[in-house]
Amino acid sequence: MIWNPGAETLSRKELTALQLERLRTTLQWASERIAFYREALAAARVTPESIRSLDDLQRIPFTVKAHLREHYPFGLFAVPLAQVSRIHASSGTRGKPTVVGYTKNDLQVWREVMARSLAAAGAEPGQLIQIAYGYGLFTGGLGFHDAAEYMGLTVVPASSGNTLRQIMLLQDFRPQGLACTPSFALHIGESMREQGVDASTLGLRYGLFGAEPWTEELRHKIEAVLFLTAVDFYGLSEIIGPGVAVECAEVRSGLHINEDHFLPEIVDTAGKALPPGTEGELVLTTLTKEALPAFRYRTGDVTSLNPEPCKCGRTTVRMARIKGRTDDMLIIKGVNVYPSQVEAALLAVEDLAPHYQLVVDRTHGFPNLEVHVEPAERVAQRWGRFDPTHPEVAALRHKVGDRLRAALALNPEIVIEAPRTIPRSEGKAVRVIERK
Ligand code: DLL
Repeated sequence: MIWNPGAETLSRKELTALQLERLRTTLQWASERIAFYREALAAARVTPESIRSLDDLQRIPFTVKAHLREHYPFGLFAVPLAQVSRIHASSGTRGKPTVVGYTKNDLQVWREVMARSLAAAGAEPGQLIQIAYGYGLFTGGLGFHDAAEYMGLTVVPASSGNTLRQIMLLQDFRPQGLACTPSFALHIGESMREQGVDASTLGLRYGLFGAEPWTEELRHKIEAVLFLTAVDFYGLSEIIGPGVAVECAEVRSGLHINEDHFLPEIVDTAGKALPPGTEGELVLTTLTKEALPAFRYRTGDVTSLNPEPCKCGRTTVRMARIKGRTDDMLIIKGVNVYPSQVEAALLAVEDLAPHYQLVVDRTHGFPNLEVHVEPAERVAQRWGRFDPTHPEVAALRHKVGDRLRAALALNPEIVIEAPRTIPRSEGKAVRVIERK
């Protein structure tokens, strides 16, 4: 279902005109209210009137996460705190979190883009949705919650964690939709299987999965245990939270960006704009945000854009599944690799469980990679008690090594762990561990 055909099926010409008008308004708004942007725009000699077409976007300086940190907590807000209805923050694993704010109007924009995204993913008013993203400062829980209520769904605000209770709720309440990270979805599905719960009888229809990189291979594994259509959901706190882009359930080939609110570009590491179809870093400009507008925000996420209209009827540009974050790319003995590429290669090995962890050891100057994996359930059962010195374990180790060499030209140390020892995720999975 297209939630807002008026906005989601505009012609390119109409959309471009709308984007330009909104960009100018946001430039005006921000330069009047935020000292940081006033100075940055003045230094770049950018005035709203001087932006004549979207090509002029490139004259606007980039914004990066460090700018938000430097103005912690509220220094980049365009309105007095009394006009901010809600605060969220990113996890901030390295130091202070990034704080974001929403006016009443921003919350309405968020509901709108999320309602479009939920509808694109298969949600319909009257259905039940279990939200197993974390509630709190993270934008996942409340972002889905507010929009689901707004569009007329019945919300089960389960929040993250507590896998057994999630399963009980899925069995007893029978929601059609499940929203959580893909790694948690897999964990829920596998736990059900272990509990002897038949997921095919639950009535689940679609899963709204995002907040972390994942792969087509993981999508297949999740669909096989949960019996639903798994849809990729993208967003980030600095721009709004979830609701920036989503796959349509019909086609699931790229994520439709809500372009009338978020203007996308792709740039190379030096910040030079790249043409459609070329892979690079996604840069986003907010076109309607009041409390925390962002100009050319460097997301760090690697993808490409496809402007071809989609069979679903939406005309908005589609971005490819995120490959990873620029700062998560590993350089191992001259080979550049994203954790998601390792995931794709590992999940194609039948005899492995779909769980892995990458350990990067930097204690000896050049980084060394260890790939930790587990045998698949049925393999582990055949083996009986786990013995790491058993020839079958060595054979599996070789198989995995061959696979990574063939697919990625990587030659890491493979560690076959005992079944069910790699940590399972109830939120954003930790795929890479750094040893320094
Ligand atoms: O993760 C917002 C969100 C919540 C999106 C629920 C989808 C569902 P942050 O905590 O600020 O916000 O993290 C944003 O997570 O820059 C990406 O690196 C990553 N990310 C988000 N969605 C995807 C996805 C939320 N579908 C950061 N695929 C982003 C890959 C994703 N990475």
